Amino acid sequence: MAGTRTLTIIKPDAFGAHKAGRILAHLEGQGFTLKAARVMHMTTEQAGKFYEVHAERGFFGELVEFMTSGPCMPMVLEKADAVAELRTAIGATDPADAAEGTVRKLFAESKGRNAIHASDSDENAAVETAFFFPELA
Ligand code: FUP
Repeated sequence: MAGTRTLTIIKPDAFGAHKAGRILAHLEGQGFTLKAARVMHMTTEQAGKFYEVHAERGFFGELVEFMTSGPCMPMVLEKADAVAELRTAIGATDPADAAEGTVRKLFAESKGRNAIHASDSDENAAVETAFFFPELA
């Protein structure tokens, strides 16, 4: 059965542009409940570990540089079928391809600076939740 919890990050582009409140309000309006949140400035080591699955990709260096460029806001959100629901709500990786009304369509600048992360499976949601909120693991 699909889980009710997922992990999201309001990335440094959106957080730095004071869009965090609007993004959270948008998601709450779609039925997500905020379970946990923190504001942090990731170190290179933390960002590298979080995105280690992409370590061999050409964009990895830029991705780590971007994710460490300023504060971000990891959050745990709850809703029935949370992972799939949030992936739909955030839209495609590149905002140019994102559907109308999605977070990335509304708030993202580009594929690299795309406002928000969301876990892509229940398994990763659990790993990523433990990464930022060990007390919830
Ligand atoms: P998503 O799950 O939609 O966040 O996208 P991916 O897991 O494929 O990629 C993770 C992050 O790497 C993206 F949010 C942005 C960055 N990325 C790039 O900068 N360039 C790419 O071609 C693909 C991803």
